[in-house]
Amino acid sequence: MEITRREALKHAGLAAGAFSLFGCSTVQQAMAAPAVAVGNAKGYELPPLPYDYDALEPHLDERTMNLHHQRHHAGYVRGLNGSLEKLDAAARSGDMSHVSALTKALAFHGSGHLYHVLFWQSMSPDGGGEPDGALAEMIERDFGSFQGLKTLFATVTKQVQASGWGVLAYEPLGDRLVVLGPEKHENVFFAGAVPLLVCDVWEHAYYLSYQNDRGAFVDTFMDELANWPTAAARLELALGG
Ligand code: MN3
Repeated sequence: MEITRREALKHAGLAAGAFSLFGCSTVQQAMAAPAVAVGNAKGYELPPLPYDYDALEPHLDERTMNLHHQRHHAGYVRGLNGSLEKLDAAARSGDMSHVSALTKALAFHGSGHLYHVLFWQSMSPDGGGEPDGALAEMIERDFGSFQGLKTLFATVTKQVQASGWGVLAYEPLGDRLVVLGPEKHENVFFAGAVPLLVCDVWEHAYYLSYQNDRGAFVDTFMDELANWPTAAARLELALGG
């Protein structure tokens, strides 16, 4: 069934025209209200989830989602604002003694914040199934079939060393899709690629429900939770649609 962009956005819980590549209108509005004074820049705030904490049960439990959002994601937002505040102070004072560590902290917390915003959007109570439209065509072109992508994404994600992410991204230089397995938040990525669908495989994302079985969580993410309409809408925006 052909799904229009408007329908895709509606399905994703987003109003048409209120969607940007790195967040929804809620995020933009939140970013417009500084959480902390950071020079002349705007502070970052924790956006609300696009659904209730228990909306993804039985696949992800309410307590996991609550802790993940309120504690872990919130921590990255604090770290991001703190890093920027200190870098801003360094630039203004000329004291460069800690800027190397601060730029690493900025990359870690900033990437962590971005990925979590995308992770919440990458899941849906009505998730799973297969994409259609331009995303489906590009998947078939670049991976042979949806099954080819699914197996590649699941394998890469399950094999991320220690803590990290599974990411399906659009790479504009080669005009193609790529699957990547970033470690932590900021390492092992293709600069400039635009994440379309991301899966958090830090243990805090799944341990209460799946214990040490990361593979079962990744399979459930692909089969039951993956929000393909949002991934398709992000691809359309990345392509300038
Ligand atoms: Mn996480």
